[in-house]
Amino acid sequence: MSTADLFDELPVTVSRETLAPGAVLLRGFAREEGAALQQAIADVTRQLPFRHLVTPGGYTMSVAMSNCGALGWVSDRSGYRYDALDPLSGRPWPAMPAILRKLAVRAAVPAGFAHFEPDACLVNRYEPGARLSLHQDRDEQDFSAPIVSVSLGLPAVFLFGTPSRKDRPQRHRLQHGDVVVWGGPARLAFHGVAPLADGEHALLGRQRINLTFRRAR
Ligand code: MD6
Ligand code: FE
Repeated sequence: MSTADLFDELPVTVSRETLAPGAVLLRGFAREEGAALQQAIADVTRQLPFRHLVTPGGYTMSVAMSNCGALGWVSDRSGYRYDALDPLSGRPWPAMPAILRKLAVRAAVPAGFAHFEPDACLVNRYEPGARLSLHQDRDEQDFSAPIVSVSLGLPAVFLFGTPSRKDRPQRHRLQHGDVVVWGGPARLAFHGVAPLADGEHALLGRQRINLTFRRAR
């Protein structure tokens, strides 16, 4: 399939921007589904309420997290890892709702990843002032799978660098419904989120929700 064919499949309100080789921003890709996605996220966070995890260095993260899918991402004093069980309850994570999984699979296609099968979805909640410092996503076993990131609610400034920490990151404003897909040569790029500005979103209120879908194993 040519690039033009893939582009033809995108809804008219969606644009595709290349952030770097391997990294694509699909503006508005999830916008029409926003309310249904919010319902699915509420189902997940009812089962697994948002928590502020502690980093291995002992800091409490300003972003609150929940998980769904076969594997969940965990941070504590012993490190970062994926686990099939929630260390707090000893139970499996909530199942990944079909509407979430399907969105991630569909978004990966125009970015060049035709058979993405996520087994983990990290749900991040940012309230005003919350931030995520520059990091690489490297706790997954297989870096050939991309990461699909969905932004909902208040806009945020996404910091996007290269696989070298020395390079100064670019800044991209992510809005409700925007999707970033991340893989190939960009898979280990440093990235983060600037402190969230205060505001009120019509659907989500005073917060930003970010979903990141991964193939952890
Ligand atoms: C966020 N995102 O946007 C945090 N990671 O709230 C991430 O850390 C991230 O957006 C890998 C790929 C895309 C992302
Ligand atoms: Fe990340």
